[in-house]
Amino acid sequence: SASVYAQYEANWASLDKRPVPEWFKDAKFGIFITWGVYSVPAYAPKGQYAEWYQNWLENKAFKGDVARYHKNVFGDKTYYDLAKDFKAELFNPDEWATLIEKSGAKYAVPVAKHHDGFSWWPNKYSSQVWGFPWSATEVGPKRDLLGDLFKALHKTSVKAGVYFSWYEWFNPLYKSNPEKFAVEYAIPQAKEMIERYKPAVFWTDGDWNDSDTTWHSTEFLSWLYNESAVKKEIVTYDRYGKGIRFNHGSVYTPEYQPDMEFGDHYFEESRGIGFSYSYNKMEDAWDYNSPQILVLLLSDLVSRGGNLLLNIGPDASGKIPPIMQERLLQIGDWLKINGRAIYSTRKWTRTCQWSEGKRDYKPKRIEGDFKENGDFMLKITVDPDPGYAVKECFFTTNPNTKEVFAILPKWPSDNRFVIKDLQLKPGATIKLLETGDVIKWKNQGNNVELIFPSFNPAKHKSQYAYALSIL
Ligand code: FUL
Repeated sequence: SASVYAQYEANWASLDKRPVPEWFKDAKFGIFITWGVYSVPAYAPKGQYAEWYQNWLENKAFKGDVARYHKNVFGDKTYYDLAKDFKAELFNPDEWATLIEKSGAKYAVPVAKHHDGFSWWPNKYSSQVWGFPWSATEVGPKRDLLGDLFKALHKTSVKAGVYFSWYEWFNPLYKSNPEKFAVEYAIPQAKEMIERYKPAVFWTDGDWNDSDTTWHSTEFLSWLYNESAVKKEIVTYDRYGKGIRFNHGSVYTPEYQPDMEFGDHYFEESRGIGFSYSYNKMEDAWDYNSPQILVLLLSDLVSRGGNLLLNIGPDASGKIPPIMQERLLQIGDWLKINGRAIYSTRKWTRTCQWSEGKRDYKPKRIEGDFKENGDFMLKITVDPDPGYAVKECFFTTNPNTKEVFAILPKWPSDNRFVIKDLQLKPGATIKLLETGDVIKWKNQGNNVELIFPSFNPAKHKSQYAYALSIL
């Protein structure tokens, strides 16, 4: 039958031509939600992913640390037994949706099936193959977590997406025959879920052990783009088999890799606020990034033509840890004032302006590390050493309004800021987004010199970064 949409063939050359949906490029900021049975122990040595608990446990990783912890707390219970303690008794989808909307995020991506195979929604596949109840409607919450969250999100401006792991570490079918697992289990399970819930984002993962042929990736994507209920607006990624990531597929997925460059290929950096995606009780306040770092991370990514998918990890009851709530609200407060410099923008001719010095910019942060003997060590990276270059401002532009935005991480010290290699036409206007104040400017050689008003703490509420519009 005739279609208004382009038809995509089941090969990468054809699939790679599908444009990234514009809504996603406008959205810039999304929230990942990693929550499941692993949220019951919510435990990993600091610096590790807590959602990998089952794997750490089985593989006796970290010198048996996780296995030891498990034995102490849960005795002889298996990982599967913990599903009964994943009760989600305080899960309030409307509260989650409201918080996410207040963060300024435009999409949410709940991890509806991670590598342990536990699924958030009712489906026959899970328990059929596992041989015991292994979905949220059958055990634990006894509730369609995905459906309930989608309903709540649909009442807000936040689009509802979904994360789906292809592989399941210990699934007997996967272990015996990955291709049979893909064809008879994972793909039909994914298709049925997509047709029922119609997610705006389909975030795939767990692809890397097997080839794209084993996963039937190109056939799957051509179905998704040509036939599925979500063919028009669905956003997809690059995790579709060994060697595919960063080479083929739609949005590229750096993970705790904020410095990677992809030219004009669209990308989305994902990470937790701390070191883990799912909630890790081992993390302390200082392991969570500050709101300023998060705002600068977002600005940096957006200036380089990408999105940020920032993760939160609710606890087993369904409450979002207050420090995560607070970070989301802080980012939201900044975006409320400065969002015009972020949303619907595209890369400008330059992504940023460097100060003089050696280019090795790292935002101030605290990182964890393990010593040889397994002890944990904190590495604290302070402000860049003197003599090292910093990003003095990030640039973005709105192609519709033609505005150029400069986002400054700090108020210029002597109220004077120079944008290098820029000449403005007479009549050009520069405004501070947070107050609407007009900034005086003059062309000077190849540069533009900006004269800011003097800093008034009562008036200037942006705190984390100051955005200017240039038109
Ligand atoms: C990874 C997973 O293994 C992590 O647990 C996390 O879900 C991340 C987004 O993708 O590859």
